[in-house]
Amino acid sequence: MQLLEYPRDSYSLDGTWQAIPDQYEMFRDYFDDFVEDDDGESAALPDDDGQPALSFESIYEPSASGSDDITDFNIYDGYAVDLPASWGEEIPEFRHFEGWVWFARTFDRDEFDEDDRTFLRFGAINYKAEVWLNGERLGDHEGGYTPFSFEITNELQDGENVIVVRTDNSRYEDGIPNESTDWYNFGGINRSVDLVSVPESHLRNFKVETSLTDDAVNVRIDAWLDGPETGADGSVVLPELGVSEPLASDGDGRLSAEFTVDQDDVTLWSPESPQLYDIALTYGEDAVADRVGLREIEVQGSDVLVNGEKVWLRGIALHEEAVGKGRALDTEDVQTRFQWINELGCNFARLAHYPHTEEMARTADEEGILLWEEVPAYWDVNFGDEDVQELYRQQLRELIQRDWNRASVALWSIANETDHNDDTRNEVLPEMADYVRELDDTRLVTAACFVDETDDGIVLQDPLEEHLDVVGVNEYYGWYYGNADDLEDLQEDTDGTPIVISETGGGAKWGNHGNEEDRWTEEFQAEIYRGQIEGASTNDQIAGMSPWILFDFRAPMRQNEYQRGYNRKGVVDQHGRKKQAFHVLRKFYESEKF
Ligand code: GCB
Repeated sequence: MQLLEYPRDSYSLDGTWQAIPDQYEMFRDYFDDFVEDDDGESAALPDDDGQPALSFESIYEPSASGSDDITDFNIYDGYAVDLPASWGEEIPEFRHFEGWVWFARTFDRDEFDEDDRTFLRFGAINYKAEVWLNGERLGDHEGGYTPFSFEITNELQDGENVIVVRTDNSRYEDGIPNESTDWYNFGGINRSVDLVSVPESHLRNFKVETSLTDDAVNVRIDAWLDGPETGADGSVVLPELGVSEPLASDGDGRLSAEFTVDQDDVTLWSPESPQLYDIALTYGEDAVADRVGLREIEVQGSDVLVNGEKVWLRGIALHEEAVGKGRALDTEDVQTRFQWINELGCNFARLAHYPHTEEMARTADEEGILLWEEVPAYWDVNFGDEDVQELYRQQLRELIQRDWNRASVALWSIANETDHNDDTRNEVLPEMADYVRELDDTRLVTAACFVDETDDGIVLQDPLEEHLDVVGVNEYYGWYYGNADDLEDLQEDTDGTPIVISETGGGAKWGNHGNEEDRWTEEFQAEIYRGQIEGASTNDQIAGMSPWILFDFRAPMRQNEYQRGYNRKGVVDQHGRKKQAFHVLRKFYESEKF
């Protein structure tokens, strides 16, 4: 099933919600007991699936406050938090707590413009979520960085409606990611919450694909329908290009159109000219609109081509976080990140190690920054477990179906630093690469891999290579091992698959100075960059790089005197103060080589 996707008018449920941490994970049991013990009046009955439903009066009842009722954990008396937010930043007493936190808020049915069917959409909740409306359980979701929605048409009631969400940012052995990562586990409702109301039969999602032949731009559009009437045709227009075409129905919920535009009449999307065009689709009463770029991305030999032209990927990697906000970035934070990216002279960014807010990709579309997007299959994934594989596919699907109309997205990455000596991994990852291509074969598939040191020098011998269009290589010569210019010993291989150095770098504390041999100084870090740049720019198989990392980020496993909870490999610190390596990289990206 396609996600119910945007862009559409929606009613924002961001703003103040009530929250209570549930440190001993007791409240749900209490609610279940309450349902059994109560004589019926206020308790909700078990739902159709036999799931014990939550009595929402017991968890959210303004009038209970101050009365004789049990109010120890009435959400109404909880903490007021301003969503979207990483709750650890909003409730300082619980800053490092990992576990269950309950959220609730009300809205009035008259507040929003209601159509036939209404959906409740969450941009992302880290890591698990369970959701109720008016005491009816809507469902649950696993995966901390992608959107999901529930239809609430039948649960909506007149007047006040109550949403209750149980979030859980515990770390799980069978999770994706699993229990250990080198980033902070910000819990909460980290992205926007919306009500989306649509006609009974409506467009769930659509996809625009471009390919180029001779002088023509070939465009294919697919759209997916939901509702009782999915047999009619729809239409699509791109007014600036004079395109107005029917969307032909296959009679089974899918519409499509194929048409050609003269290349002379189109400005193709590229980093130099990030041209976007309006697009509008209609089906019956329903309409959606967006801005899309037309472009083609492919590889030829060891090169990455955009619209047939070779592009060297001048990149930088980044996490999604901001001081005091955790993972809930606002528009200003997104803008600041693109300012740094542009100042460095980048045409490429790696959004590590999980899907970032969709605003990043929308802004990259406008700014002409090619993107590497990835799911958090990081280090040790329990690859052999079928449920984990299903969760893996789900996370890929939710990311790809969210961002497949973003012209900026060039690479889908399926994994980071997984063990290429693990046979199960070597069976599962090619399946994931195939799955990505089934969903979207207009981008390149990649993964961040390791290299090995052998008698023949540094070689890439990950069996996954033959399943990838571009091989990402994470290497830390000059920091964890060897010398920075050892990268020059990386052997070009006969296969010639383009390599992107997806990570390289070293730690430096901003303002800490010394000479080039002193670890943790800006000088030491800058010297690593000089060596790496030399190696990367002299190897023809290397098609770009995204050094680690744009800014210092919180990392619980980094606790030495220079780190104190931060990974210090940023070329700027967490406050945006530039280190020397920033200027070294900028100079390279501005050089005549490009
Ligand atoms: C890596 C990981 C990245 C770490 C980085 C480091 O290879 O992919 O998540 O933060 O190394 O700093 O060691």
